Amino acid sequence: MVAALLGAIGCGSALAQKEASSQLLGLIPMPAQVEVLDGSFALGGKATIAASSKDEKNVGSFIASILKGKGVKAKEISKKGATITLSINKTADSRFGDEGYVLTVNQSGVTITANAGAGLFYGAQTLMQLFPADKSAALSVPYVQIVDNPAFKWRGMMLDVSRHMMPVEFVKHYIDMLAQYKINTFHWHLTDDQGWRIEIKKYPKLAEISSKRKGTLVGWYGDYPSMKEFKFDGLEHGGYYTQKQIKEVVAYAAKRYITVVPEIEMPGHSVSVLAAYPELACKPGKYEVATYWGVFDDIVCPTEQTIKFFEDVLSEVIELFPSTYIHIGGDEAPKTVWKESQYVQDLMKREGITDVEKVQGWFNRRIEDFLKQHNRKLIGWDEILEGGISENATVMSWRGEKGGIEAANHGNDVVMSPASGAMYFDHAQGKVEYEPKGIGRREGNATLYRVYSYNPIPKEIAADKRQHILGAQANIWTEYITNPDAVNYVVYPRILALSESLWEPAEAKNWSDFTARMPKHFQKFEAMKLSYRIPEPFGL
Ligand code: TNX
Repeated sequence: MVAALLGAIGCGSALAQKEASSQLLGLIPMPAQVEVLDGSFALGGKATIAASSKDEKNVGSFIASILKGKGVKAKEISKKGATITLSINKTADSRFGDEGYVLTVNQSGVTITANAGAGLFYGAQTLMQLFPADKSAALSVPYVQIVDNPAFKWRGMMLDVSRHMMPVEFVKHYIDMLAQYKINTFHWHLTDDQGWRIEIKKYPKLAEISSKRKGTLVGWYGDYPSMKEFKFDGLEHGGYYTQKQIKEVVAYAAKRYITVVPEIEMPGHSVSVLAAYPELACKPGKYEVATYWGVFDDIVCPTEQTIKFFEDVLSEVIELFPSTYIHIGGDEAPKTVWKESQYVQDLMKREGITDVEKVQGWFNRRIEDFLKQHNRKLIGWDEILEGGISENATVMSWRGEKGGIEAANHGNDVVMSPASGAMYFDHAQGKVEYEPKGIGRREGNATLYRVYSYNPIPKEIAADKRQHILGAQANIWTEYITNPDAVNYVVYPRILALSESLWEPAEAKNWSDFTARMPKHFQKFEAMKLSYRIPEPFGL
């Protein structure tokens, strides 16, 4: 009983059938298998949801709240005869892992089956996308049989809240949208030179001093900084999340099966720490929270006192974030000051280190040991490779794919996030002269098409090392992205392309089919009044 339309356009192959079905439904990311059947199930004004375990109930109440917004009252009942049946069945199909699901809609109603809560939730997300975008339309769902699971385990998006603080409500909205597109990792860049944004009880000056800066660079400095063009707004910028707020965000994400990976930058991008605790510097002096962008020579000194400081900070961070991975930054840490420091010279002699770059590796291993004692894993930007890394460290490859390829071939896990591979959403998504000012515009634009084309597995990776590529991530650095609307402008519609690059295997992607599925999502963005960017004629 495959839909008449499919027969009419004469699609013989399974792939063509899948494309035609998915276009009909507008699903993003496209599920692994979609079959559209004749007929549709009307939810009417009332629905019943069968859910019994904790995860089933969580997903059930999520579906109920969405239905409520559409004028449908949903009630939880025992298993039999419900219009929507949610079922976690560990024996369902081991191929689907924790994130796969089967969604069936037929004359008896909707059934979602999965091995675990995450899969059930993704099934529910797919169901939401089957609802008509038009709010006034009757709530009916086409008969379908969808069998789905993701290509990659790490499907991430990062948000930098240091350069510009973003309100908790917006962070929750951001998480909501990640969930809708089956992104499972929210990397929260909480600290940097321009502001420390997480309350740490043991070091109150981080909130009092490190979270505030006097003025911000507003002048455009072209692609590379040149002091003479700098203009400052002279205003105080600041803000931080209390531990209570952090817990709230982490719990909010957990309900949506999203892991929040916190990033605490060390040893570089740490001037804001020195502004409050100058004793952690190699050179005593007065430091200020940075008011402009770039790479700063003033970084923390690799002393026992500094290590203790970060261990204390991480102890509180670990309490707040259940994530296995803790991101320690590690990028852009010039050794200018370390080279001149007697303390560092002595440390190198003592440890038998001949290259100052390797001191960062020594420092990282100390932090990694600490994380290991707490059953956590270290992840850092690809510069951590330069100091030498342990076999358990995970590398986030941002300076192209080189670091990621090297690390994976060496047996380390990798998350691909190359600035040059369109994974930097702060980069322009169209012709630079028509786009808001930003950083890295010479590196090539991060157009929708390039994001869609991104394949996290470069061909240089040996076949037996592919499993080390956990997935990929898009980053939003906020030097020039100063408020929620500006974030939304860089997120939408590129999140659609990212979602599919991470959920689907590269060989299954199809640009023209994807663009045919986009308009339904634009309708949703319109309804939400999101400041999304309308892409120019597709194919750029
Ligand atoms: C490089 S990516 C940085 C960030 C900037 C970004 C701007 C990385 C690990 N470091 O500090 O915000 O470029 O695109």
